[in-house]
This record gives sequence, structure tokens and C-alpha cells, in this order.
Amino acid sequence: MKAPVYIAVLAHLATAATLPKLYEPLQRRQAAAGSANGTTTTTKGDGATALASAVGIISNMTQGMLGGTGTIGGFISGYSIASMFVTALNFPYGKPYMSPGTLPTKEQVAPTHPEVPGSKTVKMRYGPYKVPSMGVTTTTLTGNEEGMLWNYPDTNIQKPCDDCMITGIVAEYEYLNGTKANIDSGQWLHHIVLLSSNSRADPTCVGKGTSLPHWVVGFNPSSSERFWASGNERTPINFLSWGIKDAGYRMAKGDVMSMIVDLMNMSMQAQTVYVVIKFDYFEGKPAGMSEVKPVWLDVDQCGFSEAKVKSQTGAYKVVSIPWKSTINGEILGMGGHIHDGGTRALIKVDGKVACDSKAGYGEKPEYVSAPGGHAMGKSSKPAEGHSHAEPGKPHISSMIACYRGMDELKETKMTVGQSWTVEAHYDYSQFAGATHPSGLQENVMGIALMYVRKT
Ligand SMILES: [Cu+2]
Repeated sequence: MKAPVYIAVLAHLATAATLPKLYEPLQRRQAAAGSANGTTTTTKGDGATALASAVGIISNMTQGMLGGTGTIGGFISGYSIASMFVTALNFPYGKPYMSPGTLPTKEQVAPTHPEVPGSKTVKMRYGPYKVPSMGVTTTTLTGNEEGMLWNYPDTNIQKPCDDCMITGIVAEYEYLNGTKANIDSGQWLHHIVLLSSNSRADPTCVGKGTSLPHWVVGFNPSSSERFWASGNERTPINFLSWGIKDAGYRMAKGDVMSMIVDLMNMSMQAQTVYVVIKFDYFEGKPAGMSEVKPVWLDVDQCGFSEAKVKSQTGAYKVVSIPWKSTINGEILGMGGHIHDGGTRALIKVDGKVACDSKAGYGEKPEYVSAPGGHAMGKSSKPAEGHSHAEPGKPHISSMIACYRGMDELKETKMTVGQSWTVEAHYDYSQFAGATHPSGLQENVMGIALMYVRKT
């Protein structure tokens, strides 16, 4: 055990030496984590966590070299450096490499669609991930964040199936003991993004010099694609529920799956949680089934999907740069993701609305901040003075998805040369936004994800 540990620590220091500017936020973060944990954490505990994190960095490096990218050259490439850097930036939080959870990581469950022969459902638990308390501020590439595990790369994660067609994906969120985690107990599945790598290109980022979402998991946009994402609203994507029985997302042998994990903790103590994803799928590639191509649009295309707010009050919109379609196909469905304060994501083609993805607020009790001091166990108290946790405040609990057969889907064909945009509309006079402890509005998001059957 000794030698690998020394190598890990050396590599950790090497990261610090080669990236002094980038490393600076990490040092501030370590100091903050130290003071926040001062009353409860021993020096020994911190050392173990530091070591675990260093091993995590090595693990990511190794995967970047040998796994995800399939190239030894990946070691010095921008994408593996980005992966290492963001892992380090989140130090000492993320995957606790030395204390894995005890719940099953892969569980075959009752199928979502038992009426469709061969349709299976598997429940995957990823992590567990340690999320800092609200008392910890992270200096990220997009500004300060409190209580955030920020765009943490979890590379080469277990696939739901090895040779299959995925027809449905939905997110859940759990504490270590398997109970549900949500806003009412101070936990947000802020957002997660799944990427798959194996000689497929991401249509909206391929050819760009830099693509942070791909780089951060050690991939690049010419050989990988973002194929699904979820915010805390947990919009289900399900082709069978949409009445589409002959299409799915292909997961083939040799495909490598990775995830960007962005989690928020409103309590004053660090929390350890599982990201749970349920996949519906068919084994193999059944005859007559066609492959779906995901297309991703957002307001910071090929960055971290975030935009600065345009106003602290009232209404405004943030708009993506247009994407000129490179695909001919049949649109199966699409939907948007925005943050609190937002009213809708408008997905437009050649200036016309293709889908009005409206936000719903507080439709279930778990999407309303609990009245003062509601506790999940003894360790979860909403942080006082932070707008996310304001008692009784409703948060986004759903986003409309527009899919085949619904009147809301106004465009069913994608053709080469069309101009696609997503507009995220915000109105703080209708819905309160998410604010920093200073009272200033946080950065906002605007994302659209479309599924197209190529023709
Ligand atoms: Cu988001």
C-alpha cells in the first residue's frame, strides 16, 4: 500500500506545481473546509480524506490515460488535465474512495413497462459522494459556490447494461441508508450529465477547440457525446411512455460511460449521498429498433451551461448561440432545464418555437423548503439566511417535455442547416431566484436536450 500512496501524493503535488494558478482556489477551499469542520474533524480524519482524494486523482489520471480516451497521449492532453483539476478543486469532497457505501450499486427492479415484452429496468447507485456543508465556499471556474460538489467528474462508471438499447432514464437521489434526499431535507440533485465515449461525436461541440463538459471527464467532443442530464426536477425521458417502441440509445460493448456530478447541500454538515439512476432497456439491439442521437443546446455551449444573470429583479432571457444542424432525422422528443426564478425554456428552430418547456414549482411537498429546522436524522438542518432554504419557498419541481404525439412538439423534423437555439426565460417577480448568502442572484442555466432518430 505504501508505494502507491507515495506516488499518489507526488502526483497530487505535481498537479499543484504545474497548475499553480488553477491550484490556488483549491488551497482556499482546503482552508475553508478545515475551519468549517474544525469542531468535529480530527487531523487524522483530514489526512485520510486527503489521501483518499489523492488516490482519486490518480484513479482519474489512470482512467484518462488508459480507459476513457483510449490514448496514452491523454496524460498530457487538456482533457485529462481538466479532469484532474476539477477533481482537485473539489478536494476533499466527492467520491469517498476509501469508504464505499453498502447498498447495491446495481439492482434489477420491476420493469417500468411490464406490458412490453423484453423491457427491463435496472436501478444504479453511483457514488456515494461527499458534499460539503453550506459553510464551505468553493471558488469554481464560474464563481463562488456554497455547499457545492461542483461539476465533479466520475469517470468510467458502471454501465446499466453492456450491450443494449436504453429506452428510458430517470434520476433519483438517496442518503446512504437508501432514504430519499430532496429539498425538504436540504439536499439538491443540482444536476448530473451522462456522457458516453466510443467513436461518436457530440454534434454541438465537435470541432470546438475547448469543450469543458467532455474534458472534465477525460473525454473530448469528437469521440464522445452527452446523452442525458437531469436537474433536481428529475424529468423522466422514456420513449416507451411516449409511445415510441422502436428507438433507443445504443450502449455497446466497449462504450465507456462517465458522469458529471453537481450536488448541493443546504445543511450545515457535510452529507454523503448516492446519485440513483433508473434505466429502462432492451438487451442487445432488437431487430427493427433504431438508434437515437442526442443533441444538446445550452446558453454556454461547450462550457458549464451557466450564464450570468442579466438583472437582479424582474424579467430577462438568456439565449444560446445558434447551432446549425448537421443532422437529418425525426425528432422524438425534447425538453429544457432552467433554475429557480425561470419560467420556461423555449427551444426554437429558425426563430419559431419547437417546444415551450415550462417550469412547474412546488408541485410536491419535497420541492418546498421545510419550515425552520426540519431535520433528516440529526445531521441535516437547512442553513439559515440562505434563500434556497427559506421556509415554505417552492422550487422547480417539473419541466415540460415535448414529445412525439404531443401538441406541444411543434417541429418533428430535424434537417441539415436549420438554426436551433434555446432561450431561458427568467422572471423574479413571478418566482424567487436562487441567491448567494450575499443576496445576489446566482448564475442561471438554460439547457435543451433533444432526441433525434437519424434518417
Ligand atoms: Cu442546472
